[in-house]
Amino acid sequence: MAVRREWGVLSTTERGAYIDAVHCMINSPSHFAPGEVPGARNRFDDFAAIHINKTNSIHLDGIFLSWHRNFVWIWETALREECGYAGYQPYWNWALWCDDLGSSPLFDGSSTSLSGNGSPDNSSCPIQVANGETLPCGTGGGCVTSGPFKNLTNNLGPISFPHVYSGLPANWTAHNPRCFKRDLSNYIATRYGNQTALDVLMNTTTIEDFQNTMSGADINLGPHGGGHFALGPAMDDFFASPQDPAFFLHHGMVDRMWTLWQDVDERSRRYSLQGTSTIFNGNSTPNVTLSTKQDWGILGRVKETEELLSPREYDFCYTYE
Ligand SMILES: [Cu+2]
Repeated sequence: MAVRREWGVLSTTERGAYIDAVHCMINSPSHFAPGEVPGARNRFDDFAAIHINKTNSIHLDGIFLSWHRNFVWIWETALREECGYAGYQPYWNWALWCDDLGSSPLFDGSSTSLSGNGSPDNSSCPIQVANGETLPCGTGGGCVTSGPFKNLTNNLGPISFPHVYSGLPANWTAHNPRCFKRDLSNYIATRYGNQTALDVLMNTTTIEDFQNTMSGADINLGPHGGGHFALGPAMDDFFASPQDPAFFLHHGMVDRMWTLWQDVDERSRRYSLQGTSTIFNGNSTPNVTLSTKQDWGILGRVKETEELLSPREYDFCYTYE
């Protein structure tokens, strides 16, 4: 069984192997047919493109957890099969680093980090959240200047949040190259991802409450939303966020929390589902069941939801340390 471990406990050699594999994805060609998604310039971008295309059916609803579980697994599998990576998907334990992201092994900007902060730029402050409330900005905001991904180009998006109401813009596939930006915020990371917040999440007893606590609503971002906003511009793009390499470690942690929560009570939690497969549990799709089909476009095969509810069944064979 594969064991997924926290970034901070990986050796520097293991971190380097993961970083090399991500670079391999960035330097590998897209699998889209020519012209299909002009903005997807490489294999790394393929994941952001699929995420953008599916955003309005895979968030704040009944397939959020299961869709992203498989999304991370497809990514991990691609690193291994296409890029020679011998390890497994690492994750970011929010509570361990929330009060000082900038000196964490994830974001300290060293050669074994996922790159550090952006240069100071408060032009998009304060941060608007869904209902018009605002959050204070962090200490960066501009282009990432240190670490392995300081030269990363974000090719897709940005796509603003109101497109969850109006639908994807017609030009969502367009190529829009720009620097990769970060804005590390210890305030947001702590408010939504400290141990107290994780305890609240783990103390929920129904899948409805777990889902709502994980992703919150409006100013209550939950640990999931908080992790996005704590990293700034690339990660708080609701559609195009997989263009920050930290996305996959963040969603590794989302999946870990769901895994731990499910494992508390096999009978009542393993196959527990709530909501539809439309954003905000909209009623344009039916309530999710074990046979609800989910898809990842060019990234992988269609799966039924039943296949996604245990990390130890069907295609999955992994655990969290
Ligand atoms: Cu997502």
